[in-house]
Amino acid sequence: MYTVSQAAALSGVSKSTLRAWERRYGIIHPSRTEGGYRLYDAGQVALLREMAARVEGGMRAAQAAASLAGASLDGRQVGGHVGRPDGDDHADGHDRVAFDLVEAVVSLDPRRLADTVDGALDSREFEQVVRTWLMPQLHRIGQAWARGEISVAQEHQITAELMRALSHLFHEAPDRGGPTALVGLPPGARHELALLAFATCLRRLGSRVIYLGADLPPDDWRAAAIRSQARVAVVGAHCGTDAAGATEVAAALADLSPLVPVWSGGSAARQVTGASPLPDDVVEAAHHLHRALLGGRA
Ligand code: B12
Repeated sequence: MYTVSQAAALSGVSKSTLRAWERRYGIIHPSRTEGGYRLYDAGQVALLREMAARVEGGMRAAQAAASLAGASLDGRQVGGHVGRPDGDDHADGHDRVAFDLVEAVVSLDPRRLADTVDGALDSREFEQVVRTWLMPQLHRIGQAWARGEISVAQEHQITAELMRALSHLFHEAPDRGGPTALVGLPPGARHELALLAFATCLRRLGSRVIYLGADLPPDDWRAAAIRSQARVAVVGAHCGTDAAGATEVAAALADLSPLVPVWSGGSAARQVTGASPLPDDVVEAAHHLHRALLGGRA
């Protein structure tokens, strides 16, 4: 469960807007602590993110709220019952989030962790799962680790399961040929979950993607770009150090002919010199790049 500050930080909606949406549109009904403070679950945070995305996309708040009424996020019907529709073993009347990775890893049952990941990814369209489940869950894992609720080993277990499932979905998406996008991380960088989710979205749209993975030196980026005749390169950057590495990658690709434009994605994308930043939302970023590739503007 999240406090109002945490829900605001996770959804990107200010605390006052969040309370106003609750009051005006009744879109979410957070529970309360004994002291009366609001508490939000991951499904409600996901709903807030989705509402914010729609408002940012040009909808009026009332319209966005109406369009979300009855929506099902995190396996949860808004205002309704929590859990899988087929009557799962979590449906015990508590206000729990379906497919919660922290809960699954704490159970020390590897099968349950795998089932949780697969269950979430199978529950809805991949792009929707990325926005409403994967990203909030990754933040939840970070918080659970910071609070000592899960160990580094458990966080690694979750990461391994997510990488397995995402890699599978990446390879399942058809390779339709066409202009190639190289997607990877700069030297030293290892946060690749959002990047792989992005690469999968891009491939599902029909772009040709070569996924280079984590921690790749600039010279290898250059060699890969030449060998694959890449049309574009996308480099992830989570923090300042990544941004410095990504800047080196962009420099290594700068004098190629024909030109290979470099795009950057992630929290530090705007700190990368020599690259154009992609939107933070991985689904939106994939659409953006796919359109640019189709239009020859990449
Ligand atoms: C899983 C994880 C790891 C795994 C990564 C495994 C893997 N294969 O990806 C491992 C164990 C390797 C790891 C290592 C480390 N981690 Co770590 N990790 C995490 C965790 C729990 C999730 C990371 C994640 O995938 N986030 C993805 C999304 C959800 O996060 P985001 O940054 O907000 O991204 C948004 C956008 O920027 C966008 N986006 C992100 N990438 C991209 C890429 C593209 C192309 C696009 C378009 C968009 C995009 O998507 C998100 C939604 O909007 C986070 C917690 C958290 N809050 O994120 C910590 C976290 C990121 N890690 C952190 C740290 C400090 C580390 C280490 C330095 C720890 C250490 N002492 O060794 C190392 C550094 C590793 C390295 N050299 O890169 C800090 C970063 C603090 C900071 N800002 O500098 C965090 C925030 C944890 C914390 N609270 O302290 N980590």
